[in-house]
Amino acid sequence: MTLFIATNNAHKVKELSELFPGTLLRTPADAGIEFDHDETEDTFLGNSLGKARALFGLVKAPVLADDSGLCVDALGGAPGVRSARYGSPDDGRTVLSAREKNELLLRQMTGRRDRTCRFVCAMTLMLSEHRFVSVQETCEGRLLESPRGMEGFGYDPVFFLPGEGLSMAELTLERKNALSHRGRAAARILAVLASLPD
Ligand code: ITT
Repeated sequence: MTLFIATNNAHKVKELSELFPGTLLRTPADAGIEFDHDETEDTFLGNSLGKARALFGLVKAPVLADDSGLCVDALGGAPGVRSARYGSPDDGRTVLSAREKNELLLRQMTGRRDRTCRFVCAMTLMLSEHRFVSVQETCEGRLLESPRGMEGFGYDPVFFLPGEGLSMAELTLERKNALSHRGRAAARILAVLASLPD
């Protein structure tokens, strides 16, 4: 099966390629399509569905979309749906680097003892205009005091998994995919794909 993936994030593409081994994943760029969907919804689910619908409208073929981010309890759930644009001075036209976003987040959390947080991933499989499945999964953790590890992307270096004793950026891709919000969402989508008639 071929699925178009509604993302321009190369890190997500890499993780999704491992998570969907029997599926040919094609990016909008692979198909020569410029895809830049405005994330205007205030939920991960809404943005995931929005990305799926937008790309489906262009390719008219099955689509997979991922909207994800980090929610920190002590910050009322921020960065949340704004994870990619966090700290942007002009609402996303200029984006901070991952390192800058992590520095800003750690500064905002200086002295805070409640460091519980979670990664969230809303994933949508859109098979046709009126036929789709959305799931949302999480991965629970604690915000570190300083970054650790070189793997992964985004907020991985500041996200500590108590069960592993490691940050997300200290895990191999295989281990991250086994535990992560994206890995858990993908497992549920894979179960849907497996249940479809040929
Ligand atoms: P697309 O919309 O093109 O998919 P994006 O990076 O803008 O790419 P999102 O809108 O879903 O994707 O924003 C997700 C942001 O949340 C992402 O840029 C990271 O900063 C962060 N994020 C999501 N998943 C993550 C992960 O597995 N590890 C670390 N950070 C993650």
